[in-house]
Amino acid sequence: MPRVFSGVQPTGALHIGNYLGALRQFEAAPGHLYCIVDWHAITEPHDPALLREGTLHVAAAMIALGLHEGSTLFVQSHVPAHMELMWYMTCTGTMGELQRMTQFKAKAQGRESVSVGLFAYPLLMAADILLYRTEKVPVGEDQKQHVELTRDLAERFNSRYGKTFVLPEAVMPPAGARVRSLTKPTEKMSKSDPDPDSKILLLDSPDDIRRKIKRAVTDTGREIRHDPEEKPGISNLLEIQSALTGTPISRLEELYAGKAYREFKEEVAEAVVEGLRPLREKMVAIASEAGEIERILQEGARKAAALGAPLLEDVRRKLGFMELSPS
Ligand code: AQP
Repeated sequence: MPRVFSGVQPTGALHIGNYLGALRQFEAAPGHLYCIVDWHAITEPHDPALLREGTLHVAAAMIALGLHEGSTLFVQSHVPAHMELMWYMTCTGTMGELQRMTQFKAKAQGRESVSVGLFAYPLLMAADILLYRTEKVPVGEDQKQHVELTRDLAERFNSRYGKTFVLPEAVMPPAGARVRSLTKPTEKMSKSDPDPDSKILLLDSPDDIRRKIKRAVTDTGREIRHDPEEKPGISNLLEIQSALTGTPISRLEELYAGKAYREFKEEVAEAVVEGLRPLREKMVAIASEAGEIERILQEGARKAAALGAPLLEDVRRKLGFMELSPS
């Protein structure tokens, strides 16, 4: 069974993009590791109380999906090896490579100053993945470039110091890899978007979901057709509906031929309400059991630390560091 690793940042309430692009692809299986990447969540100034809350929220979603039964769930900052391996990646990657990262360019655009952490973030992500000899990384489309960089860094290190790292590969879902904002459908749906109407949260009530989809920006014209260039709003809703119902987009186009946007939106809203209902109900039930969530995460951290330790030893040895003998 291939080693699978993926991470989710505890930077705010999870949305349907996080679910369709990443969480829904996660499988509970031995050798699969799912990480709440809290070190990634401080690249911007943050509220410490919200970081803790966000960590429990992401853990609740993972547990609601049953991932704790079989795979390893843990918090990144509980396993210091990620940080040490990041330094080795920092000395392997180049400024030019990081400057080419689309996400960095988008987040830094128009700002006078950004943290070094925001710039270096893909190196920490590379360390997260490589530490566990990961083969498959289920992610949304926005993270594909970072996984490709991870491969490049692994190959460079292997060619300099001898075969050490496994080369990972991004795995994306056929539908829902890039869910767009409901209010700005040319942009990705984002946790950090301050506009609550831009995103459907996993914990939104059915009425909130219906209201947000009713107000979703659509395009002029009347045709319900998948055309991300000309009709980004309608295309986004078709993709969401297809991802949740399993109906191919071409079939949805046939079903809605000649129908009004209003009727289409009502049916998308019902698909979302029903598609998210079981997850939301489980998340709400689990959220009240903070003690149990913490127990699962502590146990996961111990397992992850043990799984990552041999690789880190190997890297240190390959790089020529002197060993510290046990006292
Ligand atoms: N809009 C999206 N469509 C499909 N997949 C998405 N993902 C994120 N947004 C979408 C995927 O969700 C996983 C976890 O994301 P993350 O927590 O690492 O954060 P992110 O990629 O930076 O996206 P967010 O949630 O929108 O946060 P901000 O606002 O900080 O940019 C990843 O696999 C991601 O691809």
